[in-house]
Amino acid sequence: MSCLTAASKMSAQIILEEFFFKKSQQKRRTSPCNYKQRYFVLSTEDLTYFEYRPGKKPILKGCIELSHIKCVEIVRTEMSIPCKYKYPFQILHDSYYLYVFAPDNDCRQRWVRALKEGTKNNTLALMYHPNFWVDGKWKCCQQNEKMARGCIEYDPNGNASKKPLPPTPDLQRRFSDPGEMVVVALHDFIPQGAQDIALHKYEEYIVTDTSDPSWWMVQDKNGQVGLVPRCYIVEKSADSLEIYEWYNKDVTRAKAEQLLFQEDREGAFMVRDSRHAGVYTVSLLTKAPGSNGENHPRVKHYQIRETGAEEIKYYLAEKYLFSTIPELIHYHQHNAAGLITRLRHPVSTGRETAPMTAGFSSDMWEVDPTELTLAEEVGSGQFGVVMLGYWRQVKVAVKMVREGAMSEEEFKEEARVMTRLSHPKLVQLYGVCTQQAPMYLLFEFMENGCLSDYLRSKKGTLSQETLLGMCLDVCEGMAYLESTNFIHRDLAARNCLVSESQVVKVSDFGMTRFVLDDQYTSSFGSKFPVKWSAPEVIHYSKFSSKSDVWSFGVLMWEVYNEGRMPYENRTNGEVVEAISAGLRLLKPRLAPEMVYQLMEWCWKEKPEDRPSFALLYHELATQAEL
Ligand code: 4IP
Repeated sequence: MSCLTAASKMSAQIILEEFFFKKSQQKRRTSPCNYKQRYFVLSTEDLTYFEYRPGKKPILKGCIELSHIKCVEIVRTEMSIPCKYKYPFQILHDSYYLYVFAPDNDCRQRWVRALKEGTKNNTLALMYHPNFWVDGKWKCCQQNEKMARGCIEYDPNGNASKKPLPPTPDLQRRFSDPGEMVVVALHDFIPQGAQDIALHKYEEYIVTDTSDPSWWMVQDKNGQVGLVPRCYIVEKSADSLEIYEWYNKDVTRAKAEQLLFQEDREGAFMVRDSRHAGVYTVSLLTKAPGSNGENHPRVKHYQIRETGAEEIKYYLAEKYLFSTIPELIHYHQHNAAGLITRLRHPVSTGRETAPMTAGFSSDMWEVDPTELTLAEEVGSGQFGVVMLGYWRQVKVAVKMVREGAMSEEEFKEEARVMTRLSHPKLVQLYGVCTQQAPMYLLFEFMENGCLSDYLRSKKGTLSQETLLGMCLDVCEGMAYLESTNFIHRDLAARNCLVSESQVVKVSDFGMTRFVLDDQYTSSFGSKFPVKWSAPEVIHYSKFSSKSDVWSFGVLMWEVYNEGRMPYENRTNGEVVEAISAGLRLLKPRLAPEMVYQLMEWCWKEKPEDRPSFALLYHELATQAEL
């Protein structure tokens, strides 16, 4: 293992951190083939990976100096992936191939982009292999020498994408090119801006540019090229579940139960993501009387389990093993085989309603006010009144910016970047109307209002699972912001919103930078959120993702105290004094010991001693599994 000296490491800056699976590099002939979960840290100097043990110091397992890397590219394959994370990318360094598996495509793109950026001045490979090396052969070109020259040109600036192809009617030939990424549309999309093209549900498209994470350039079967929303398409691969009607990506246990009860049919079922990344759960409704006399409809949840890591097989209640999840579901659609009833009626959500896009169109963040209808007032915020409105048919929250409340010019410059931030656990900024005064900001509409009010209104009724689920939602949204190096600066329960289906999303990220009120922006001001602020923010206005982590600890405290005000009987000055003296908020009655330990971890004096959001998410998800 070649690693940098401690001295040069001091100057290295961390760029990304994330849990992935990795395949052993099999450096020796006798090395075993295995897939292990590792915590990867990319810095400006190297890529390191650690074995992570909850509550203990991580063990360094490997370190690759960036200067040794010759190629970084996503792996394009139709093969089934034998570990929990299904989005592979490869790193060719020295004379080894490291295969890394990401939990989703956006995360994979982020890492490939960052690694390409960090290695762009290296002596790079000219050619690479787009597919895996398996069983003594390259899957792409059939060569049987591991170090054989690649079969496709390596494009170090290509952001894991390819240039548009000339239109040709020979679709079959083009789609069988192992270097192409083919996606399937999950929704129809009507072009809104000049650069967009239409999507037709279940049709295939070739991806030609992924440099904008929210709007991908694709080519349709007629050779037309244009931008489409990233969240409307899924990669076509053996492991992709998203094309199946029984699969629901972002559905919680509570929401699954609600949907299945609504369906009210024996054997209504869905497959959904478990809280634990890479794990799936089957939720199934039965009306059959239960063993202890219940004769009302019940929902049972079965985790899809996996056999050992070498060659993964999937199974449900009994040990009927299958190579893929679709095969397993197909079998149980015909055989109960240990389940309470067979899987009869797939229930899906979100297929009819298309997901939120990052902005209304790829090139429309400035919205035409004549297309906007305002309805009633729903609240007021830092910048002024908030109204419910409709842009064409889409329900939106319209923030009307009071004159003098915001530095509008700076905001307009940033708005474009902010509409591009897109994640299911972030409140989406769709666009702005800047042509008239007051200026309007158009956000995703969230039916259940802000988290702190929601917690107070539901006091005494929220289960442990729901409280932890809220923290997980926020943590997931924050891990995404952290991965894009975006700092929230004012994370608190009042700045998170609750959707119709009780999903909590992070809102108002980065907005304090545009507030024109000293009382709010100066740490001595009466409106400054001292109770949520890390010591380095209070003393030196030093904001970072790690100062967001401090605020997240306070937010967890708010959740487990059902919306209570932190340090309720202390003034801001007293809070600063108490924090400087090493005092911290006490354990909420409802918080399990492990959750409180995570809060305390967020409140470490030194920012570098606090966990990243990626780590916190992992810890919270582990809690949710217990
Ligand atoms: C090991 O298998 C681990 O997979 C190592 O990965 C891997 O090293 C070794 O490959 C492989 O033999 P066992 O744990 O079963 O011994 P990690 O260090 O992440 O645990 P790499 O180089 O892939 O990190 P060889 O080829 O280095 O032995």
